[in-house]
Amino acid sequence: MTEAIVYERIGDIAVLSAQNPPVNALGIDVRRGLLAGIERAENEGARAVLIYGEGRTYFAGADIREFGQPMQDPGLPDLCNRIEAAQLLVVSSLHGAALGGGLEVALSSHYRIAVPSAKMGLPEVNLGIMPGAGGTQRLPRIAGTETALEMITTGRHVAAAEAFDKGVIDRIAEGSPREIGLTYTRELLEQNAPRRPLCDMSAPEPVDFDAIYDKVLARGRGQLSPAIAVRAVQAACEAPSFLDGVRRERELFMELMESEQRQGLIHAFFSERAVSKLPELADVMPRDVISMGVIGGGTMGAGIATAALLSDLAVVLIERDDQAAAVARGRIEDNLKGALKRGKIDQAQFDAMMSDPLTLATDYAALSKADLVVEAVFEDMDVKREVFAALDANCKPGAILASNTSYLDINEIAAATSRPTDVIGLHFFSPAHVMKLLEVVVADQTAPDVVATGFALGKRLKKTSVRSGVCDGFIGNRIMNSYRKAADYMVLDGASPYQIDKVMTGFGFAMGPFAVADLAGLDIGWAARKRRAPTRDPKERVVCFSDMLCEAGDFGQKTGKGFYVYEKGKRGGAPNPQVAEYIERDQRDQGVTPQVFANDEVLRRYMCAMVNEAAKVVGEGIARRPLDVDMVLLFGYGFPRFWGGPLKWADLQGLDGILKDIRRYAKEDAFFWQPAPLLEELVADGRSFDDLNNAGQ
Ligand code: T1G
Repeated sequence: MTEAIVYERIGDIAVLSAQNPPVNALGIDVRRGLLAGIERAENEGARAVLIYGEGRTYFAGADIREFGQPMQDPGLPDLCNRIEAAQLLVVSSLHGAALGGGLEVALSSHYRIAVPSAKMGLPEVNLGIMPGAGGTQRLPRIAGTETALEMITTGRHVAAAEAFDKGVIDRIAEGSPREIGLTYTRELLEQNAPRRPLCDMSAPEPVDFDAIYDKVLARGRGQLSPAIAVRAVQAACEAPSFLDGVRRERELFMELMESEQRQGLIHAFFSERAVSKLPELADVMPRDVISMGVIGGGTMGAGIATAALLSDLAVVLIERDDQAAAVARGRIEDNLKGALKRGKIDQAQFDAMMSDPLTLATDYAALSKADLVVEAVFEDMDVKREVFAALDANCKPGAILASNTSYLDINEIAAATSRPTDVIGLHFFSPAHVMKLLEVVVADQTAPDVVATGFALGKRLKKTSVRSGVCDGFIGNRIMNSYRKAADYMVLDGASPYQIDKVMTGFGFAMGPFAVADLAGLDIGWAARKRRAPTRDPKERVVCFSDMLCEAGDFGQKTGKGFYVYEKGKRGGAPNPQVAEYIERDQRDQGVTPQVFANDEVLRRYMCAMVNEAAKVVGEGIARRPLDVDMVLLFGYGFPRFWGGPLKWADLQGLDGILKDIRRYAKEDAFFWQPAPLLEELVADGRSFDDLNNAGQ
């Protein structure tokens, strides 16, 4: 077995190279190897030690897989202190992503060099923790308090050039990390450069930590780690000594390490990677997609075309006539202008994308070379079947035909073609060139390589792709429909929509359900309710106050009035006083006596509805694993990432308590609160949703 850290002597220099793929995480073998290497170099009388990473990167941080397990010595903080105290020159040479504990090892070195493409940062807050190996103490000493606070509380990756400007690294040089490291170390030895332990530097300048703490806490919308990290940097400025500061950092780090938010964010980190890895696709080759077709240039079609162009795909967009095609082109241009403004592309890329790779046409014959076509026309089955019949007639053999439908049956759409094995659902979320979620909806006859192509396209478009089976609403909209109903029932029973919105933003959502409904357009839900009405189960409770709003022509932001009244140019809206009248009328018509809901009861009911429907979606095999549902809610519905997703939240609360509450609610409404069989099974067996995830890996 190769050593995690290889030791070499090159003249006066001891070279320690990390060989721990894929990202040289600082697992126990790496830590032991570094400690042994430093001690061996000192014992052998070397004058310097060079540390660098083989493979794609310098250390990308502590090994996240070790979290939650007993820490094995040497811990990273002690290792960093030992590296810094080495009585010889320690140089780190960075490439790839020097992150977290990786940058902390580099900061405990005496000099730092990097290749131009290197990135570095302290992203621990994104995992619910904070730098815990001296980063909050050393970074402010070398880069200043404000720079350190910004880097640590945002967790952003900093490019080498910026890091050099801020003094985080001493030099940038072209070449391999090994070569530039050796050259730089020799130069330092020739100059008799002094050791430069950052712990000896004077304490950094204090700033208004309370103000920064409050600002960071508010920005985190309930996530604690960035704000707690502010207090660790404060200790760097105010503690009597460096060691006292390191001790304070350790205390705060351990507090966060024990937190539920650390469990939620680590779950999100690994799930985001696992969700697109399906065992059954491991050996399946996706088909090549060079040219994409898009049918329909409305908001969704234009967004999908924009996402494709931003991923260097050629796009043929079909609209019904030249005028509609021109409007579609304008939408795409506006989307790309937005990307230009956000710095995602430069002017040259913008100009290029709006020329060669984009073709607007009105004749399906223009699709003859397309490898994959996404239909994004009106959500009507007859229209879709007509479009797919035309695609079947015009697209080349082997071309994949995808629908962006958000709830219609892909099997029925596939039946309109002679190639059902080439038909799949690719459900994008609006705006399609910004939202990361892609539901890959697999119909009964969809071929495995078509599924693999859906995931490959999702990766190409930088989406988080989740496999879904076919049902009304697939994974996300089906679950949303359920927790929206729970919210509507609470309003009918006496809670205010504004109370519910406030409770859910307090939980960590950017917007509550009623504000979201106003944003999306109340007419969309209205159309869905009318579509479902003929087949609605008579046992289902019906709520009418939203329909009353729509009947008055108030569809939310698009009409300036919905649950809230919106003033031009002002963010957010004020409660619409007519809503109370509609609710009272609905209560009178249905003979409901309103009751008071405590905020925690509102949260509990809302989340129990979400968890219950999610458990049904997993139990029916629509979603492969609980983590798949968590990723859908995180990337498509703004679920607070620090909870990890609704089913991770449920595990953290305890499934038995959740099932008990659902059974209690079922006494009021047995139809809506029918407990999910999977939830009952897990509680009976004493298992968690995470147990299912691990079994499904
Ligand atoms: N530990 C364990 N595994 C890791 C890992 C880590 N730190 N980073 C990545 N992996 C795995 C990942 O799960 C995937 O595995 C594979 O490596 C490739 O990753 C004391 C305590 C480095 C920018 O937060 O941001 O240090 O799916 O698919 O897109 O203060 O990985 O192949 O089985 O993401 O090229 C701080 C987290 C830790 C960095 C590369 N460090 N990693 O991105 O590849 S906390 C981080 C990343 C800490 C100290 C504290 C990215 C990347 P698999 P990937 P990528």
